Amino acid sequence: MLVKKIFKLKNLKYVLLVFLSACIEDAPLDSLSPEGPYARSIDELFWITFWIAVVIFVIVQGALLLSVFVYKEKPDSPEPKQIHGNTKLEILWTVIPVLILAAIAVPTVRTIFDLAREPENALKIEVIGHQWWFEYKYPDYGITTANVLVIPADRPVRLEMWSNDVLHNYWVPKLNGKRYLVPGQTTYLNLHADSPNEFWAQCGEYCGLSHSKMRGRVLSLSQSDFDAWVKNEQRDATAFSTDDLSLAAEGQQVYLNAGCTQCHVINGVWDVQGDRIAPNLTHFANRNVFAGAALKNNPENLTKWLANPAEIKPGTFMPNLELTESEINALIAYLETLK
Ligand code: HEC
Ligand SMILES: [Cu+2]
Repeated sequence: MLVKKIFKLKNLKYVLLVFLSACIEDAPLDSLSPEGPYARSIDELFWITFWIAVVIFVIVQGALLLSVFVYKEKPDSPEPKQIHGNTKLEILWTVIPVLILAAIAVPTVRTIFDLAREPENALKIEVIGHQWWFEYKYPDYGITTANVLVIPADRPVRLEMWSNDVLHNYWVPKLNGKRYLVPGQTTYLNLHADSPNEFWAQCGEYCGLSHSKMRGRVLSLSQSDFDAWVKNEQRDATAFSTDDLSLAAEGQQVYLNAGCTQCHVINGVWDVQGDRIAPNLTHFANRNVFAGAALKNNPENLTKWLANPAEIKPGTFMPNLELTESEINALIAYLETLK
């Protein structure tokens, strides 16, 4: 029997492993440790519902165990009283669940409306889903960035979201629930972080080969740090002159000649502005992760990425450009200047 098999001693460790996963301390995608008012209101609703379910579970299972052990059939016991067709009982056990569900519906509906309401004084940010990374635009500031969503702490943020290709889903478990990103349709999600911190995001809808590597970070900053970040993001990158002999300047030449500009934008370096299909790299070096937050931003990972992007993210639209080792080194030196 399956149950017997599972509880065989040598299999027990796998069962225990499942329980152990609940003990993990550093769980950045844990939806049970809210760090902002939206996530907290969902958490409160969860616990109300959970405890109601616990009470029902105890009553139902208690009654079950009672009948199994205390009222079990004995050799000479008479046939028990039959209650099939008892209208009073049937009404009772229909009405009780209806009342319980109605009671749960009150805080649920209230929370749904609270979460959907556009907050006052919210900062508007556009979130655009791409296979397999998130793009962020700040219409009030003229900023375009990717992967790391920077927000002011203790101020509500209103995300206006859509997708560039297929269905995606934006989820920052510690700040709010999930919301779909739909091609050709705008959806909205509010975020609000209590204090300066870093949070993890994950695409919550299977969206193709590298869906599991479509992650993100949310960085909440104090108002003054946020203002400084905005100011810096609004700056163009400084272009190296062609007679500069540094490795970074050489990297800029590789960048301009190897076809990177077809897909990427670096403000101030390439004069054709506008949307591209790839992350804006103007301030790439200030982001601690890249490629949909699948990788930490360091020279080692960049080397791997530039050598063969699809090895890290299968299906990625960034091609293998057959770069030589020295071209890659120059490109990395250049990318590191993009602060
Ligand atoms: C055909 C389009 C295309 C070309 C050409 C291209 N890239 Fe990309 N690049 C992409 C796409 C798409 C991504 C995002 C991939 C992902 O995260 O899934 C990307 C991601 C990156 C990233 C990570 C950015 C981030 O913030 O996540 C870097 C760095 C990068 N490319 C550098 C380059 C360089 C340097 C070149 C030229 C040698 C280049 N790319 C050429 C499409 C392109
Ligand atoms: Cu996705």
